Amino acid sequence: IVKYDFKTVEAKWQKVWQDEDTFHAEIDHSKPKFYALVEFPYPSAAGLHVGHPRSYTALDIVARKKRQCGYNVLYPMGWDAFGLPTENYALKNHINPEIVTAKNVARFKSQLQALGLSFDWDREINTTDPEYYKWTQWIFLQLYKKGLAYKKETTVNYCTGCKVVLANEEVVNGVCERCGSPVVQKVKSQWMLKITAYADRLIDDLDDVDYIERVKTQQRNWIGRSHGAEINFDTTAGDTLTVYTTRADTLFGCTYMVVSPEHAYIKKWVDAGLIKNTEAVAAYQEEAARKSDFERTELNKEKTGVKIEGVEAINPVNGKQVPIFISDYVLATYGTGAIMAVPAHDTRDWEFAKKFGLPIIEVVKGPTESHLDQEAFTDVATGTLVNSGFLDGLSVEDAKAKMYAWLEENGKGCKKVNFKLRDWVFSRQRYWGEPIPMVYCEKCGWQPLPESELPLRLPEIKDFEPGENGESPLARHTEWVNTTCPHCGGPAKRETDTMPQWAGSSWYFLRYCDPHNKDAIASKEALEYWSPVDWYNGGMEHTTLHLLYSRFWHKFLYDIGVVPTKEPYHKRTSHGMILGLNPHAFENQTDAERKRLVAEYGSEKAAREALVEKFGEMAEHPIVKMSKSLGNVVNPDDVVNEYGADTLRLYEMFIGDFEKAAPWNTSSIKGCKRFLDKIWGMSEKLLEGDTIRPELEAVANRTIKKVGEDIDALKANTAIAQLMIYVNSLSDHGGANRAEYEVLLQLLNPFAPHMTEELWQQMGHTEQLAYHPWPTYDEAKCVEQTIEIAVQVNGKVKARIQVPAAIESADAIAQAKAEPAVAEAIAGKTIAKEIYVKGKLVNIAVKG
Ligand code: ANZ
Ligand code: ZN
Repeated sequence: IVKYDFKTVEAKWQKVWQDEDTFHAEIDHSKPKFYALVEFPYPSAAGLHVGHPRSYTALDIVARKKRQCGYNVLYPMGWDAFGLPTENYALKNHINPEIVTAKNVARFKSQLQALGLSFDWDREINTTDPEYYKWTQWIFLQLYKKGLAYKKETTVNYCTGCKVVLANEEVVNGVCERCGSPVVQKVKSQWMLKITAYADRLIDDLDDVDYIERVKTQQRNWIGRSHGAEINFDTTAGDTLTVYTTRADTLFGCTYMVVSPEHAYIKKWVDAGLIKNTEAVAAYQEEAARKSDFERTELNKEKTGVKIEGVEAINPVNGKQVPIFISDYVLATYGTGAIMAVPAHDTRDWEFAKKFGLPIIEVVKGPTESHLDQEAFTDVATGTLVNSGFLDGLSVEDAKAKMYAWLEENGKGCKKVNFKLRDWVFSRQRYWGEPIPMVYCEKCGWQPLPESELPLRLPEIKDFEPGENGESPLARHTEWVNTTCPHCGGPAKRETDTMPQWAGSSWYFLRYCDPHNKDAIASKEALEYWSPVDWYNGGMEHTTLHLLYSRFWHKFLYDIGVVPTKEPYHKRTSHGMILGLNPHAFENQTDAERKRLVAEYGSEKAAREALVEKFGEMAEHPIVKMSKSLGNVVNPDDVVNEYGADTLRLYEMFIGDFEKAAPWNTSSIKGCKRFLDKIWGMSEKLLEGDTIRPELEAVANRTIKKVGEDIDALKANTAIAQLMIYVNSLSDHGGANRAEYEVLLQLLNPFAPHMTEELWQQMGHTEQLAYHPWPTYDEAKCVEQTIEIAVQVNGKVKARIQVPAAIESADAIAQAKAEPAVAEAIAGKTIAKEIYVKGKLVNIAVKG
């Protein structure tokens, strides 16, 4: 047997695909199109991670099968290359980010090419290429012209480590997501994009796309549409304090009010001399300013606040006067920045009321006794209104409706929809991003750069360290900053902030349709033909940012007539992460080591505790994120070198259910390798025959059916399992003949394209499998063929039974004995002999 030399074979086919441009896609109206997309990588200095190929291989399998099914497939790849990690790496190593990017891209590309992915490399794009970001800037200008890009003074999250303003999403638990430094609040004038103008459509249009449900749910929650009311409370200061509530039904239960520490009324009341405890109020405001929104709204946090002495509010529904507090659990940026507090039915209000000894009035009663001294009653489904005048006896839903009507009739409020979604902070004070094409003129204000001046290139500078105080490094380069006003021709200054990393990825899938176009994002023809993306796979971590941002841009481009579809992606799936085994966990020790530990410490429990003592709490978790410090990072290059790309591909798909996280397990890779070696070995002893043998017809048809359906459902793991069943059936029947083997190669090709192309060629085919029609199956033949056999007892036929054609002897005998007539004939007798004559009969000899 010639051993399978994967190195030579894989290199050979990768070269063929490159030389022949096998996977190049062109518009072809004679075929249905299929646009498969995976999230393009950020080319980091660390190189490819074994997590990347999971997504790329899964859609590669889909793309390959689609080509074989007659589709014109676009499967592109590119680089999302602007952004902080490269910039930080460049700063640390004193290399220009452009050079770092080029190096990282080259490495990523060669790593990807070694995996045999069927990308159309002619369409490769790079977000840092001026020919690309020219169009990112162009889209920004269109947004600006439509009033969707605006400058605003906002308090922003400022990372004390990266010295850069962060989006809310980049702040995790009050620290910078990237560097872990504390984040503080700072006032800054920023470019903002009005994504909130699309909030309703971003939710409603989810009904028209085929995204996995948890993606839809996360997007809906992130946008956070809530239906409620604004209610106006007159105050003793003679003005009106408006609150936002989703529980207008509880208005009779309001016992106090809270305004956020930033609320504009505080200064107004202080200035009017109405507040008696101004010092306490000012001190509290200062303290709150130092905290992030996350810290402020965290549940279970000890509530703090100060009562405003001197102004009270009047409940519009019953005329009762209630105190007003300032507290940081009310955010300035949501609703009206003020609330009516109903401690009986809201947990935060309840905690606050307990701490400050405020009254708790029950207005909604559940079916059982409430314990308002212990907790708030928040169930809206089973509650009935009490102590609420004209609302008494109503359900929560009905009470809300009645209260809305009352508020509107009496001019005390109105229904209101609110969103959690905030406008998108689009300014970064860093170097490695797209320059924002805006110019500031003292006379004319902000002016957009004429489109003819795009791309506005990033100047090549050496000192790209962030400026003190969060200024962009570009601000130091007056030769670049100073320009003329596009409107009046007078002296003016360029914007020195750059765009966030999410900009380039918000429209890249459009550029793939026509990546070299000099006059437009892409030609109308290309967009008409390829849009929308038919299937997009990416990580769950991109559900709320990238996926939402790109849907927003796409909808905008649709509104201005640039793209032909309302939604960019028809279908969205998401892969689970690939995790590593924790070498310190008890579970991951060898049997011998576990025994030794138990002996040393006296019990398994004590042994586990000792590991935690030694390696920290992480040792409790057998499966963890791969990390350098645990030494469990797997480099795909190593796997490809040792086992080959086809084995890596197979393993990545076989590792578990695609949408679930799965731990990397080097020993199972070997099983995948053996499977491929076995198939390679079969080619050397093919049996006679050019048609599938009758006894294999059922399994062959079933395999064709299942592999096809599983690929379409992104269940590559069960497809591979079925291929294994097929291969075992072939082995059970002495090997494969030519027809049986060819079916195997065709079905295996999307998973292991190199080896199967090689074997296909060895069988005398001159055309590649890549475009060979996908095999078809006969539904009728999928069902196991049955035959009729006779059952004899002592030579006399007692029954005729139906059994599967390929039934094993023991099963045939068991089924025969279960037949009533046979069972009766042998009851109470001793069986001397029983045999199955294949395909004919079962004979049972009995005594006594
Ligand atoms: C009275 C009330 C009674 C409330 C009750 C809840 C339960 P969502 O669903 O998130 O929109 N709220 C309003 N503005 C706020 C702000 N700026 N900061 C903190 N909390 C704020 O939640 C709306 C509810 O959150 C509102 O309804 C308000 O409390 C609070 F039994 O009003 B509710
Ligand atoms: Zn001007």
